[in-house]
Amino acid sequence: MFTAVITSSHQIPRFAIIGHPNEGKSSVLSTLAEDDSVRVSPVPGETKVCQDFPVIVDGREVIRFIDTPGFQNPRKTLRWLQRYQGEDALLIEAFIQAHEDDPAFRDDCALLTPVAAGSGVIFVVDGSRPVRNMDRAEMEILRLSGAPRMAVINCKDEESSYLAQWQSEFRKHFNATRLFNSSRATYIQRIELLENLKAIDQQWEPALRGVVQAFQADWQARNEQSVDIILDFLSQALAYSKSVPSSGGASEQLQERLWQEYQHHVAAREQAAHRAIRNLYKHNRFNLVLPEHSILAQDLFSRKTWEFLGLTDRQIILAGAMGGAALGAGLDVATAGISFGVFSTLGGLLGAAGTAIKGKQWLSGIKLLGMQVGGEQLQVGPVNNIQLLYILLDRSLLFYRQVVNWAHGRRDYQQGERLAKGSSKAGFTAFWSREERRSCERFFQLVCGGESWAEAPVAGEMRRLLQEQLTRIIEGRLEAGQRR
Ligand SMILES: Nc1nc2c(ncn2[C@@H]2O[C@H](COP(=O)(O)OP(=O)(O)OP(=O)(O)O)[C@@H](O)[C@H]2O)c(=O)[nH]1
Ligand SMILES: [Mg+2]
Repeated sequence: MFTAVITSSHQIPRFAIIGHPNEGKSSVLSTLAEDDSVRVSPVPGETKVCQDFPVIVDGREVIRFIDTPGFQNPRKTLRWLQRYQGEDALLIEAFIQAHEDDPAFRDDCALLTPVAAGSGVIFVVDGSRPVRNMDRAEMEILRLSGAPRMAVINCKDEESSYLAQWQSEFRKHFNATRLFNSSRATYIQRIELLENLKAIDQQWEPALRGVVQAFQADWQARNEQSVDIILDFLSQALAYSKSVPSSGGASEQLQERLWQEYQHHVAAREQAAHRAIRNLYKHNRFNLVLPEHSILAQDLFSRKTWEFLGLTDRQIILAGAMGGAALGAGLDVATAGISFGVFSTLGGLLGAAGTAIKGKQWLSGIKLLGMQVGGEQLQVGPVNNIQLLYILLDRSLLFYRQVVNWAHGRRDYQQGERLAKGSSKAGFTAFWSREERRSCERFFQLVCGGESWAEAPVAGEMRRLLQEQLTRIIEGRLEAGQRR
């Protein structure tokens, strides 16, 4: 019987992804290898030749997956293998030799070539349909090959009534079975699948343990880099400050221009941060086309965004939606933890710009930014309302969750993901403890004070806080709009 071995010349575990046409083989591979360049298509026969997809971690190949075409003539292939009289170990090679010039077996020869070369097998089926005789023939071919093998049930539809049938068939033919949805599998499920591969051949256990460790270390490093990207973005958005010449005052026109500039500044920095996070998680094609109901599709400074993420009416009002006169009418600024700084003294002057509470005009940007008139200069920024920090953090965390949960094999980019709806507090930060919010306040004060923050103790606090949040998101232990 043919036995798979890892020779010293290639210690890297190799797995061929095999199955019937159009079952989702390439899509499973794409998710497992985190490679969205894999060709996936609704038309059967998309994969015509074998293609290797090495997974590189820290510049080193740790595992290799091989995409293969679907079986072309499984029943005849099986019949030939069953009649074979030669040496067991040469069974698959003999089949390939006998059929390599026959177009009727082109795909069968191609997909069995990596098996003959010692690859393990991941057999993929669409578990949302019943088992057919053709599938039994394919499973029997793989059993006869003697290759270490795992069956993966990739349910393309929600249908699960055939699962028991598949599982009982698999028990006869495979060393291990897993449910793995190529469109929805998370990082944890990828790790679990790799862990399970260890069980199919003892010889591969040490190498696969190394693969799992490399994956985990890689994700930890990405998590830390994401935190730095988010903190950098926050500081760029909050510490923004600009001085412009003015003739001793601030016309509405000038205020509006400065506010527009600031919005562009933040939007561009947010997009750059998102892009950097996407790249870290190896998403090249996925470009977050968000459905209209997604809060990330809303303008960052829209009232809807701020309400959705859990700000109370009072906090929204205090953030600048009302004229300065309203403050004088006795709103308790301190309760919301907001320091308006120079704004409260200039309230009368600035009030005019932001009294409209509806639509785009709801937020008076200049109040949010703070403004000082000194001689011939008008200075705007830095931001004087900590609520903006929470809004930016919430959007970053929602985006992060979207990216890490988007499986590389998933291709319905237009559909987007449903973000939590129906809860008035759908963000993350609204549920942070007093202690955590205090860290945010200290960070906010430091950044807005124009001081360097990267080495400050509070930067360490923020890093730990965000790293913990990102880990919980990855592990599926934290949803938006959820108490801990
Ligand atoms: N909804 C959904 N669709 C899936 C899933 N997996 C695969 N598909 C779709 O099924 C179709 C076939 O997927 P592929 O990964 O190209 O299948 P394949 O087995 O590689 O097909 P061939 O290369 O043609 O043999 C594509 O349109 C995929 O988007 C899934 O888990 N859910
Ligand atoms: Mg394919």
